[in-house]
Amino acid sequence: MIPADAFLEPASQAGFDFYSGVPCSFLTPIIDRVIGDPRLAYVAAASEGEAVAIAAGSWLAGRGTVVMCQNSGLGNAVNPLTSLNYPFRIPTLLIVTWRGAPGLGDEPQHELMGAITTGLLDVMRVAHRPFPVTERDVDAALAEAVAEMARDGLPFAFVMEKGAVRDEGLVAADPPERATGSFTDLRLRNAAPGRAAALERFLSVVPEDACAIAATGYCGRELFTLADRAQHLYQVGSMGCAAATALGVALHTQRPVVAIDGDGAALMKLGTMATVGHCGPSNLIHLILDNGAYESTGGQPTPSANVDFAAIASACGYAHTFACDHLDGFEAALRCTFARSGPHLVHMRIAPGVMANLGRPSVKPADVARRFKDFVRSGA
Ligand SMILES: Cc1ncc(C[n+]2csc(CCOP(=O)(O)OP(=O)(O)O)c2C)c(N)n1
Repeated sequence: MIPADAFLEPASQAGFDFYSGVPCSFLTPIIDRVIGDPRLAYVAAASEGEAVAIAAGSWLAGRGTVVMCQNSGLGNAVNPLTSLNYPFRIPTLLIVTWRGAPGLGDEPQHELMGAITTGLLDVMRVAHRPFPVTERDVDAALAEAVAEMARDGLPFAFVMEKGAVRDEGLVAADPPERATGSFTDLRLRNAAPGRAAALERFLSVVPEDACAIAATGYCGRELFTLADRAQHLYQVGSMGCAAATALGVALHTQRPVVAIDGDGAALMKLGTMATVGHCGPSNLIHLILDNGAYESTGGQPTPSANVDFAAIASACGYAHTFACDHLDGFEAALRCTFARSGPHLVHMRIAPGVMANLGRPSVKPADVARRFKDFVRSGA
């Protein structure tokens, strides 16, 4: 057993200064210490997959990141680990607890995941080793993790058994108080434009210093086809993670950061809106292009018809929300978001339809990530 600082101090010296995650009772001592240490940033995520995406965004903004979770939550993180970190070669240090470890005698819900935890990491090509349990081992463990992550650009996991870190109690700050957000209704309820027309209008008004993360499917493909820019990240996988990744970026840059979501993608990780509202980054702009369908997979209906995304965002603590359904209203909303402090949500109803001559990002994801990172950090 080690005190939390015996890990956190050398981890900090090794460049790990941003933490996100979802608690596990095995993690309590270390999470509580991170939350209580003003030198470390911690974002409490609504799910483990979201924590992985927030960490990915933070890495894209130049931070060294750690994601802490229970091995149950590894299940929630499989999608971004395999379709965000892996193709984009985005490393993060995972601290995964080992509930249900063989011989531990744990609860029944941990039995199977306990038996497959290290195997699951192997299958996902996440290199791992036990969390260090003596102070003497910490430096070597961190050195191994740093070397592996530098070598392949992939996540590395410490698997933490019960009682690895000594409990020292929680010193948590009060959550920030937010004024009630404003809502602007710019809808005309006429025929809505298509996604490509909305993206074209976005491209015509977005400031040059802004960066944008586009959701999986047609959203990123149309953005790429209309204009391939260094400040674009086309999220080819990790459905639902655009806003969480944008949040991770926005927390570490002054630049405007835009998440361009589909309605299906936004609904898949709706909890992220709570995290955005809680963190309150003033430079985050969350666009939802809502065609009521999973258009990229054939146009099957999403459950968005009755969803008031602007009302949800307001209730979660976004500063300004907008609803629009025509290009001039969309442009007016965008201009407000670039001029005022957010976080902002723009719910734009669009008509189904895909642009002619639709392309697919031809730049490799790992190259997209690196040029995006260079862009975010330039002039920082
Ligand atoms: C976790 C996961 N589930 C399903 C898919 C398959 N998929 C790719 S794009 C997409 C539809 C996205 O719908 P939406 O966000 O509404 O955007 P649209 O296609 O309408 O632009 C789906 C279901 C996936 N890539 N990842």
